Amino acid sequence: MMRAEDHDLASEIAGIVGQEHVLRDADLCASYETDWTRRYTGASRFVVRPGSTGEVAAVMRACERAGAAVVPQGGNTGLVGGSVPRRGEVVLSLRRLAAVEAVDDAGGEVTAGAGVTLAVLQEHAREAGWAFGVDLASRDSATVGGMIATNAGGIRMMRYGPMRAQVLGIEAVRADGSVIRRMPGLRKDNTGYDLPGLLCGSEGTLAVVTGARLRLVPALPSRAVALLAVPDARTALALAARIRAATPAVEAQEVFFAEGIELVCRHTGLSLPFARAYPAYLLVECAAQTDPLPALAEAIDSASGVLDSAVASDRRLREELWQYRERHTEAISAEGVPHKLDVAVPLGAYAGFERRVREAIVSAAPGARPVLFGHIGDGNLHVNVLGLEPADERASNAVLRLVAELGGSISAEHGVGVAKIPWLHLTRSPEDIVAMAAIKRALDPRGILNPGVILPMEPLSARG
Ligand code: 2HG
Ligand code: ZN
Repeated sequence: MMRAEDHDLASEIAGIVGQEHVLRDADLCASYETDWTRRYTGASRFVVRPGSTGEVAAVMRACERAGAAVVPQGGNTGLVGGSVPRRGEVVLSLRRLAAVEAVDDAGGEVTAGAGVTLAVLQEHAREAGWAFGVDLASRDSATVGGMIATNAGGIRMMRYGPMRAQVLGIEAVRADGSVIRRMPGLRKDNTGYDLPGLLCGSEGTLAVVTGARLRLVPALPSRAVALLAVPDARTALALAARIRAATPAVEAQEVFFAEGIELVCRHTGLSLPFARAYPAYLLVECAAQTDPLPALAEAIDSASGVLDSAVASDRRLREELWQYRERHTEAISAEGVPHKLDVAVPLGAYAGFERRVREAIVSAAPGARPVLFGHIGDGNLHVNVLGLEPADERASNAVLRLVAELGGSISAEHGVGVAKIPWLHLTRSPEDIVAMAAIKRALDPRGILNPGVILPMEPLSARG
């Protein structure tokens, strides 16, 4: 039963976006209220789907006047509970802002709406002879706005940087409905605070991203992928470094382990890539103007520790090898609701961390099952833990404390969301947290944008 004030706000907003774009029916709202992990779920006040920046601004003005909290949402592929409602917030879906302009060939740039999916952006760039620098497994659902809000990293981060490195300009709506629009199409622009950079990774807490001017990268026609079986993470790390030193064409370096590939094969029907199972796997992709395979093959042949290998240049075969890595998330979810701990440690500590984190998990929560994989080239490991109740934080606590001890980050690329707030102080100082709270208050004084994400509801004090 909808409360009278909910009804008034919903009716006012229906007057802005049209009745059909305010969803109140539980069945229609359901997919906006649970994230990909299925661990984070909550009821919304209603879901609103504006169709233009002007409509987003009018919706924000109405919500701010009513003191109604808003959760901005893109493709809802987040993994830290930052894109779904928690306490009856309005869900503001940006997916209808899906216009993409013609590629600017002179600069290699494109302007895209927040709701454009990564797959559409990639195809659009490809048709114009360019490529986009960020790629990730959820490309069919993840949107430009969501990827900016979370500063998405993904599989090519080691070559092209995260989303922040692609954003040349931004359009965003503040809580009071005012529009920040800075899309100069300039590579150099040192005129004050870098607002696009600030909004990257702000997880919908500072403003609602409605569009962006994005840098494109040259399309590289020749590609090669190698899947290498190795005895352990230490060998994978040494091999990854050796390949990086041998060729500048490296675009991705990923790691996964026996437990992950076993789950992938069991849940997807794929067969193991080699005649037998191995403890660890390194997947490498190289891309260049000319065939990168000879340099990659030479680096592999001259390395020690490779137990088995498969290399592919042909597109279909390359995609087949990637499946073993990309289908981890889906296979883990098919097994249960995981706790997801996306962490980074210095490369020198990576192999030791991989071993110690498994021990830390099973000793903190006997019976818990770690499944590890990640972007080894970036020192990023996705520590997934199965077999725990949603509220059981014993493993999270042990893992994140170990990360902090090793000088790492408690969130490498997925963000803080609601999931990591209790541990933020492990790797951000009290002064950092107070500065972040001050920025939040300055841009959203009534605290209606994604409250309870990144920072706790009550900002911490430096002395507290
Ligand atoms: C990936 O690298 C994503 O595939 C998801 O960041 C990671 O499911 C995960 O833990
Ligand atoms: Zn990842």
